[in-house]
Order: sequence, then C-alpha cells, then structure tokens
Amino acid sequence: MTIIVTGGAGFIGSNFIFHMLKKYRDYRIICLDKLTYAGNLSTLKDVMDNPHFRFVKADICDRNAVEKLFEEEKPNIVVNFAAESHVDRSIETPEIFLQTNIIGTAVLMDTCRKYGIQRYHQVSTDEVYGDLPLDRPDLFFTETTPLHTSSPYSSSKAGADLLVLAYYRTYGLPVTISRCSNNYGPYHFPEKLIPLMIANALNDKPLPVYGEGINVRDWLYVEDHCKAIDLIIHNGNVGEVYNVGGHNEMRNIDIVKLICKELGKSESLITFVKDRKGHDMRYAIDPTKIHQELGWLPETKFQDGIKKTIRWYLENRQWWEEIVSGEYRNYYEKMYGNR
Ligand code: NAD
Ligand code: TDX
Repeated sequence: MTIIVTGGAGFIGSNFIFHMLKKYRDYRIICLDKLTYAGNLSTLKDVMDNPHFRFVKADICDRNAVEKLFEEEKPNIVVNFAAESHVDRSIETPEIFLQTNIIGTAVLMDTCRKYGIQRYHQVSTDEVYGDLPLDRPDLFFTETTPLHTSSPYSSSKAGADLLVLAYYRTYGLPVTISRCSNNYGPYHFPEKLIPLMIANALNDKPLPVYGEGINVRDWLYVEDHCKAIDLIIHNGNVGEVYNVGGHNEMRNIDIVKLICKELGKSESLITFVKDRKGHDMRYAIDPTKIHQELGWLPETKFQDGIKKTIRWYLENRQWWEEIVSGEYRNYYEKMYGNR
C-alpha cells in the first residue's frame, strides 16, 4: 500500500504520518508538502531515514510536479491535508486560500483520475457548517447540516468539499471527506489558540483573547483525529462525509485560564483584544455516524490531552522557539501590534 500524504509537514499531517508508519510497518508513506510558513521539515526529522518514508517538496497546485510523483509512486491512496489553515490569515489575504485549498484540491483529484486511485480522502473541517448560537446547546453539526461559511478560510474549504463531491458524482472518483472539530496536540503551529497561549505564557507575554473569550470550540486530541482518518480510508464508504469530534466544548477564556493554571502563571497575563471579524460563536460536532458505521470513539480526554500537550511544548522548546523568533515575529507584530 502506497499513500501520498499532502501537507504532512504541518500539524495534523505530521501526526498522521507518525501514526501510519508506526501502525502499518509495510506501508509506503510519501509526504508531499510545499513547506510554506506552516510546514516544518524539522517536524519530520525522526522519520526522514525510515526506508518506508519519502519526503517531496512540491506545491499541490503544480500539476507537473504532482503528475511526476504519481508516475513514480503509483499511489493507492491520497490523503489531502495540504491547506492554508489559519482563519486570521484568510481575513488578511484570501487569495492564497482559494489557490491552495480549492485549485490544489482540483489538481490532486484530476491526477487521481488520470492515474487511477483506490481512495482520495479530503481532510475538511467543521467550519464549513458555519456556527451555532451560544443559547442553543441542544444543536450540533451533522453531516446533513447545510454549508454556511463565515470566513474566506471556511469558504475555501467548503468550496473544496463541494468539488470533491462533484468529482464523485460526475467522474465516479472514489472519495471520502472528514469534517473534524478543533485539534490540539504536539507540533501545533504557535499562531493557533492553544500553542500561542502556551508559548506566550512561558515567555510571560500577554495572552490575547479575542472579544470576551466566550466563543466555544469543540476540542479533539490530534491522535484521535488521525485514527478517525485511518478508519475512514480503510473502511469508510465511498462518496460519504464523516463528522469527527469528541463532544468536548470549551470557551476560549476557560482554555486560557486552564493553561495559566497548568503553567503556574498569573491570569493577569490575559488581555482582551479586538474581536476577530465574522468570529464564529460555537462549533459542536455530532459524531454519531462515524461511531455507528466505523466504531470510532475519541480515546484521549481533554484533561489528559492538554497536560500531554503542555508537557510536549515544555520538552520541545527549540521546535517552537525557532518559529516564534523567525519570520513569524513580523506576522505577530502585524496581527497583534495594534489590536
Ligand atoms: P497546518 O497549517 O499546520 O499545515 C498545513 C501544511 O500544508 C503545511 O505543512 C504546509 O506547508 C502545507 N501546504 C500549504 N499549502 C500547500 C501547497 N500549496 N502545497 C503543498 N503543501 C502545502 O494545518 P493543520 O492544522 O495541520 O491542518 C491540516 C488540514 O486539516 C487542513 O486541511 C485543515 O483545513 C484541516 N483541519 C484542521 C483542523 C485544526 O484544528 N488544525 C481541524 C479540522 C480540519
Ligand atoms: O490569539 C488568539 N486569540 C483568540 O481568542 C487566537 C489565535 C485565537 N483566538 C480564538 C479564536 C477562536 O474562537 O480562539 C479560538 C480558536 O482559534 P484558532 O486556534 O485560530 O482556531 P479556529 O479559528 O477555531 O480554527 C481552527 O479549527 C478549525 C483551525 O485553525 C482550522 O484550520 C480548523 O479548520
């Protein structure tokens, strides 16, 4: 079995590669990644010498490069993690999101059609459903909830999802889609809420909470997401969408306070800043379908996962300190300087 994992130098893709190489000793895993600001080769250093692994630096929008890789490797499965993934960046510069998230997906699927494939899996997000009101805790996103996006990021992901389903219906491409809630865990880029708050707290820097901090996200430990994708690509039904989430809703402010407590830092570091434009209020996934059809259940409780995550950031300071001391500093200044 040969699997191409796009975006495997990023947060979830790298965790997926580690999971697959450990579990399936005879699979060949090829990581195709452009190494944007979010991709880190150092993340993959432990598997670089693994004979079952290959890294290829390429853009999923580059048709020639993608076709060349398919000719060389003749993959059985493609799992597409490659994306521009940060909502705040999409509000600043939408175009690259359309390019990578939509055009890149089309190029990958065209190549799958040309060379033949057993499965094309699209890693999508719960953000395609828009948001839920805070005063209706009885409501959850199911796979049939209408797409109703808020940001350029989520719109580009929804556009890609529709294209994936169109390639299934029009060309019979054997596709699946997973729509997961917010992940957390090792190798999470420090522009996102949890790693940003951990890194800032460790450096005694202000903890910038948007608006009142009452927005709710449904957090899942990254390994549980990887296990869900593993199940879907092996046992999921072609043409289907699977929601992935662990019923773990938390307000942003409570997450930030918890991080302060775990690190022994004062809550006086918390600074309320200008809200995100179009900020989604609440995400909440109903994972009944993947549980009933594929037997998936989350294994890591948030209380344990957040401790493991914080420990990882303490033990791997070099990984994130290199990021926060480099080009990322300009981004931080631009996004938070006058907020
Ligand atoms: P990330 O930003 O950490 O990683 C993205 C990776 O894709 C990077 O390695 C980057 O170099 C690569 N990439 C970007 N553009 C590329 C291109 N044109 N060609 C090749 N590679 C390219 O993202 P992540 O958080 O790991 O998210 C992975 C996927 O999961 C995304 O599709 C995202 O929409 C989805 N998702 C993320 C979450 C979450 O909480 N992080 C939740 C649900 C779904
Ligand atoms: O500095 C911050 N302060 C703050 O209050 C940041 C970076 C975020 N927030 C808030 C905004 C959100 O309500 O925290 C919440 C989480 O923010 P992000 O980490 O940026 O995640 P989110 O916008 O929820 O999107 C994430 O989950 C779904 C991923 O980045 C997406 O790729 C995924 O699809």
